[in-house]
Amino acid sequence: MQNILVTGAAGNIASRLRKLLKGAYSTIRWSDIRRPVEIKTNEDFVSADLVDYAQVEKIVQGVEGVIHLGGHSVEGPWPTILDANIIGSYNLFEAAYRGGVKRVVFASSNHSVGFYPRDRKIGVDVTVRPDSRYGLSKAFGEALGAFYADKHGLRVACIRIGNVNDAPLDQRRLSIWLKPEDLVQLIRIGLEHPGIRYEIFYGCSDNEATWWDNSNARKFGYRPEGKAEDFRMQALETQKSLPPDPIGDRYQGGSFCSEEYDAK
Ligand code: 15L
Repeated sequence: MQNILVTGAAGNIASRLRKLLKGAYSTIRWSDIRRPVEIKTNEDFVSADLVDYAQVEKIVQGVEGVIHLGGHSVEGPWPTILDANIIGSYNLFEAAYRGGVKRVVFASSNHSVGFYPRDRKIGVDVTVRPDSRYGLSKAFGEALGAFYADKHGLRVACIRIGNVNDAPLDQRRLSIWLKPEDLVQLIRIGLEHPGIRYEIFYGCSDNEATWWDNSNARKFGYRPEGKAEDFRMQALETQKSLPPDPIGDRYQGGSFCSEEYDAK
């Protein structure tokens, strides 16, 4: 893997990757709908709207591996999710396959399985339980990955990302925190490990309060260094200032579950 494309270049995760992936690959092309201000003129940036297949075809040209972070990264109205995440991800996988890309690392999310209760530990083989239209689109992206891997031999790793941050922000994030450097480990496994065909990993660090069995990632050599427990006191302190959320506090997806919730 030498030539990599990262979509969603303007997002929080990509801006961290710009530092953390330095030197890892010979060329990294960054793409987003418009150029982020912090991208330097000597960096390879190509703008593209993921909903436009012709534009997506251009950004995958000459690329061996894709880190697909692009799209809408939280809950949104259906037209937004449909364009950015459903059509956008379809275009990305289709153009990658047709353009001879070898591997795609898909940024899935914990919200594809957000409606599992917090007292249940889940592995990567559970049925998806999306907690939002956003989570639904991530489940779709995982399914796209499986389809292109099984039918066309693309190598795909889906990372069900918890929350990427310098430290866990609150009680829920004590379970799902992902230290940025650990995300890099997972991405590099997805792009480089010879044994990858289609895999799902949980994007979390070595958190004592985890809800996820991440043995599949460990099987591929993942050795997370972050420990949410080290930040326990500060996360619980912040939690005190948050209003109680009877539905959100019951499920892994938190407020994504309680938003618009009206099940009887
Ligand atoms: C996500 O998938 C979002 O992209 C991120 O902004 C956070 O909301 C995160 O989930 C989370 O669950 O904390």
